[in-house]
Amino acid sequence: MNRRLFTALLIGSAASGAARLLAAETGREVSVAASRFEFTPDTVKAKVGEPLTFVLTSLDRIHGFKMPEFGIRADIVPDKETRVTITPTRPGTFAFFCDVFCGDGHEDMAGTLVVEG
Ligand SMILES: [Cu+2]
Repeated sequence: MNRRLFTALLIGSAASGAARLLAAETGREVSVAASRFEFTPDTVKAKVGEPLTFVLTSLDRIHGFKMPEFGIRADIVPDKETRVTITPTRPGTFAFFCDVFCGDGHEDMAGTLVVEG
């Protein structure tokens, strides 16, 4: 093998290794939009051991995002992306909901994370 080809192969494999590493760290992303009085989508799927990042936006006002089982809460502020990453450790169905009072339908503003093994 000539030296130039060998160097090109080395650089190529290093770059794809870095890309794989980056994907493993950040995981899959799912965009969820909050608005009075719902999350869209309101059902999100995840897998045990695989990181999942919620990319949260608000279409109207400040809402909250709370997932008690994962010890997570965040404000969702208009014109801003709020990113929250979880790595589920067991299968199951887990609730997320708005915890910033946003009006008459606030109590119903919730969604479900379905974690498969
Ligand atoms: Cu609310």
